[in-house]
Amino acid sequence: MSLSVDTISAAADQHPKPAHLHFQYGTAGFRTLGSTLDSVMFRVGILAALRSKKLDGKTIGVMVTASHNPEPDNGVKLVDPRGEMLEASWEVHATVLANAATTPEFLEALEALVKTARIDLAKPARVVYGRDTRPSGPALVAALEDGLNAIGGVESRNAGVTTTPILHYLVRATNTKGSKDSYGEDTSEGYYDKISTAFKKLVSGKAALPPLVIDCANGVGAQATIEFSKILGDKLQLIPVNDDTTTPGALNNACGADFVKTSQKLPPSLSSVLKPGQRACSLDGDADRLIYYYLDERGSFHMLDGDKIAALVAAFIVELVKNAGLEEQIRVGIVQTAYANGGSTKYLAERLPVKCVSTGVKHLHHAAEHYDVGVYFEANGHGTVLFSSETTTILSEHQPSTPAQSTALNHLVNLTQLINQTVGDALSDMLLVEVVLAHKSYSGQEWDSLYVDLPNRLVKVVVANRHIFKTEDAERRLVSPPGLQAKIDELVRRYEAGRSFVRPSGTEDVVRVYAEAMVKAQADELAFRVAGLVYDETGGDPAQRPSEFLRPINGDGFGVGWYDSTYDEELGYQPCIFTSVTPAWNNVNLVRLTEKIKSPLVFAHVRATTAGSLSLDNCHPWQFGKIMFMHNGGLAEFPKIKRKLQSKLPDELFNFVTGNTDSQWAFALYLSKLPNPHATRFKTDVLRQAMLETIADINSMLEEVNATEPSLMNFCITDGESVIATRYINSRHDEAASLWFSSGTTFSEYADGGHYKMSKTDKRENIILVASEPLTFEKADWMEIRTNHMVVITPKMNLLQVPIIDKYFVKPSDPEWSGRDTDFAAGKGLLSPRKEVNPKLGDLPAVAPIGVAAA
Ligand code: 16G
Ligand code: MG
Repeated sequence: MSLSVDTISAAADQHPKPAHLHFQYGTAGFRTLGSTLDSVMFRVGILAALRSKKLDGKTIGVMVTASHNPEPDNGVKLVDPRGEMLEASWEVHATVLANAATTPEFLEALEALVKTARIDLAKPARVVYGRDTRPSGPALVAALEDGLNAIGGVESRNAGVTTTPILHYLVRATNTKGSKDSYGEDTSEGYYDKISTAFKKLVSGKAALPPLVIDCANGVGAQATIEFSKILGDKLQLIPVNDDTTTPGALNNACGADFVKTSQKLPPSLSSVLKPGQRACSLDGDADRLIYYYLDERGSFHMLDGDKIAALVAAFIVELVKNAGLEEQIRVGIVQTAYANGGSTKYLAERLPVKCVSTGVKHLHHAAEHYDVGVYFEANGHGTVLFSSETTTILSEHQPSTPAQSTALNHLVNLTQLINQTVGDALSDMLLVEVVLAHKSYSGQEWDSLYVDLPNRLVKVVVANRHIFKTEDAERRLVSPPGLQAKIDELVRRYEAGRSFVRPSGTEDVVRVYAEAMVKAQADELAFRVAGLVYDETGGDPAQRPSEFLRPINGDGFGVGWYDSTYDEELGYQPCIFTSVTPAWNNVNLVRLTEKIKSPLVFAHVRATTAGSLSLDNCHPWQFGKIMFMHNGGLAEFPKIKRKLQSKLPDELFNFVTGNTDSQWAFALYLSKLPNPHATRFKTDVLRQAMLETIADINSMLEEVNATEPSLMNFCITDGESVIATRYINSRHDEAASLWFSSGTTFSEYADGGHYKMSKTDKRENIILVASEPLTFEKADWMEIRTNHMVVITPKMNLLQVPIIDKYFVKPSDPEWSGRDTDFAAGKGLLSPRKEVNPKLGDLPAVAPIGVAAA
């Protein structure tokens, strides 16, 4: 028998593939904008029929859904005969068929598939299909039916609007009907009946739990919730919210399991519904994910995600197995993905075998099949429990020797009926959770206290090509792009309990970054740093760089130097300096000191070692008499000029240097340019002149040794009254490390979590901040200091921007001028984002008094 080419061809012409679009059968089938999927649906209809023929007429499922995605998206996936995901080799066939450009090419691909997969076309074909509530669903189902009809002789059944797990159930129930493995009656009524009967048995005699609020994501889960609510009555009172499946745009919008999991917040629509102490759960758009949460007595939100569900359920099953006297025969194991919270992995691994696999239900499902009882859950709330057939046999044949064993055994048998073992099922899982809570008399809070979640953060990064990201070790490590993993490791080790991994999404054109750490702010910070790294390392466009992505960190120590706010004869003029080799954010003393010290002038520096070891001697700022100095940048090829530089110093300054960095030697050189470094008063001009001489001297030494790499010389010096800060590079073509300033009347925290801004309430300016990068997200706060300029702040707080005119100075009016290249400074991590440059900068005169302040 051969394909009815003419019929297929005529029908295929009605469903042309959009040119320029590529479709990929990914982790969750085909998934993209619903309006582009017509040809895909038609072809999937044909593919499903062929798959059924290949499997001797077994029923194949087709589910039209895009799950938790926004409403305009849609998708389709195939379900294999036992209710599991389509076999991987056929994912490839699906992709090939979907991408054939024309009808003839499609037919050619079909013929090839029939041949290579050795499909006997004379075999019968059976397909059951359903869809979620998306508006694009009916038209897509019509296209699917065209495909089924085109192949001819397919026995198909429309399950209508249904949840994904019900469709999986139907496939398995249909294929096992009348056999010894019968999974249940092959209708949705059969599904509701099987599960609710088991539920009622399991909670019989237990005190009824308080009502449960269910956020249905305005999707098909609402329908199933209402069904269960009718059947369960007062056994479990369900309160559906977000059950509106007709309002356009409502699906998954600010509600649903994915919203709760990613934003770690209560859906706004529940804020007036949920009372303190009450538990609730959210389903996703096709009801195969479940996230619980509760408000504590103080009204704070706490999430109970897939990991918490796994812990609850696994502990319960282990206990039942033990109580049934089957400990020796039934081994319970857990399967997780890299997204599982470190807290849960630790808790579970101390008790049970735990396996980590790649993201995607099929990976978890297959791994769970290796245990006698395999509990698998993704942190996102998708999961179920699988009982192997040997276990099912043991459960049915075991002779309990005590009434307690008999009760536990019955519970286990009923669990095998309650749980939808074909795939994660939000409603079946919800009832499972409720059973455990009823048995344990747990409130949400008690369940939550099984273990403490580590704070975590998920960030998306849009990259040019996500396919260059390749992972190993169950997605926990990157093997490509080369070198990136080492940089991530380097970042991670700076955070207490830090963990982070990067993987390309299988469902969206993005790369995902996950991070966790001991405290929330650090988990966020780590995630945004890794996101920044991923973005920069894979050629992200600087103009599009999201402002929350952070630059590489300076965690190799820090220092703060300050002058007293009032002069004290005994204490003298010199500043006090506090340095540490710990990262600044991990230093509790820094927090304590900053809360108690008041100073008119503070220098602060965070260090990322370029040269010199991690030691207190190498932490900036340094101090000599009244003078304080720090450096952001590096002297290129410093070893070549070190001896020469040292020989220029008087003994006192030569012996003053205790560290081994280019920066501290540059400070000694600067001091040697002062008429008297021990003075207690310096004119601003003297400090400024010494700075120019220092730079000139360094330049001439570097030229003598033919140094080729430019040196980044952002120096900052003060005597406690004047400040000189340079933004300088000895190059005519490259941009210097960045330098910014901000001035105003008050610098204050306007939102929790360290969100500061500068305000200018009147003409007076009390505060001037000079910083290597903007310290706030308020663009208006910051002005960029131009390359090869210096900022001079006088004791009266006049701020001048002065050009450093030498052979590296290029006027914008110079015919040679075409802007400076940012790659060099950016490559050193010393350039803050270009897009934050104030566009008005170009109008600034070369020497401009900016911000006149009252002293
Ligand atoms: C799909 C997967 C889900 C996974 C998610 C990851 C199935 C049925 N669903 O929704 O298990 O967690 O993709 O998405 O396999 P991502 O690759 O975009 O992070
Ligand atoms: Mg889903």
